[in-house]
Amino acid sequence: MQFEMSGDKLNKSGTVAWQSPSNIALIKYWGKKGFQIPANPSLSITLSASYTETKIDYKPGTGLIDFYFEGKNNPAFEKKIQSYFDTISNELNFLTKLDFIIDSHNTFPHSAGIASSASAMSALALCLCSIEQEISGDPKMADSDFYRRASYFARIGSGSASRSVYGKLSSWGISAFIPDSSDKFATPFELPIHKAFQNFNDTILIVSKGEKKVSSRAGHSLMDGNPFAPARYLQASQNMGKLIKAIESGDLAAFIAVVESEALTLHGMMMASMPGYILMEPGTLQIIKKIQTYREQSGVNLCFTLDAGSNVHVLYPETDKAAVLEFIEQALKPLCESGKMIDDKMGNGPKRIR
Ligand code: 2P0
Repeated sequence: MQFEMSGDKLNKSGTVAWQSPSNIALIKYWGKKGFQIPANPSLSITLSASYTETKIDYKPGTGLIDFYFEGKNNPAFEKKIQSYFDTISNELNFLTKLDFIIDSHNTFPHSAGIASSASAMSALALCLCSIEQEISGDPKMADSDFYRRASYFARIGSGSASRSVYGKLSSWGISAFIPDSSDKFATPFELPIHKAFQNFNDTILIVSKGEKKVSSRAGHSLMDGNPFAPARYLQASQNMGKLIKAIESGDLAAFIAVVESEALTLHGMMMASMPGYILMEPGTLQIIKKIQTYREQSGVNLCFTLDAGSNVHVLYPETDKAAVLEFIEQALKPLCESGKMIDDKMGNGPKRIR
């Protein structure tokens, strides 16, 4: 595709749009060692039903941004995007030579307590990389390079977003167990995945729709003064090896042990911070205990994981779906706020829709 420069302006306009999913970490990213560099590697399941759709109309201009969220102009988000564009404009210099109308919405309710930065920032980064491709006249960039670049820019917006540009499983951060792993972008999980983990399910139980008690950014920085942080970073790196082995061999018991320990440790780190935060609600704890008791009594392979909040992700293989759904319906749904749950599963990653 051709573009013309007239003075300092880019005479190019167009529209791009991407749909990009949220993800749930199995090995948790919590703590940074420098600007958007993770203190330990993380690994996540890319979701399917929970995604953001973002459309960008661009035209010659000076870097003005008009941002609409769920159809309404949103000055607070607009300011955040402006500061994100300022951060990356030295690498994407078209950001100061075009004007942008950005339209974004989520498939999950904004107030449901679901982390939206992963899907939102990955969708935005993918749109920016598509614009770059359109105006540079180099639509032939290899797919792997394109997604790597999108992951790189997503990571600058929000660390967890770097992992959302790939389907199924994705990791971010240097790990001895993952070839080509990097702190600067995520990579798709290319090691063998046992059939027990194909089509893995995630039912998200909304325990509380409330605002987060502490932002992710503040939560990460609390790790800087946490006396347990060095041990935690080492544990995460070792857990990566254990989890990869479990995923390759189909060892669900080992998978469950690592995944639940990661979730509890994340919350333990927040409790052991100064000040300390309790991010679980009473309902979170009740759900966790019911899951563990049911697993012991039934032998069904389900487990829980948590984000930095009170909602519970219930993970289970496709073969146990009927039993787990029945258990959730009668034992766990009554503990959700207004009975709210999101039925999700491992997905195939982002899709360009325009
Ligand atoms: C994760 N979380 O690995 C961990 C587990 C929440 C709990 O990454 O500051 O929004 O934007 O890089 O990615 C949430 O933090 O933080 C997060 P920033 P992000 O998914």
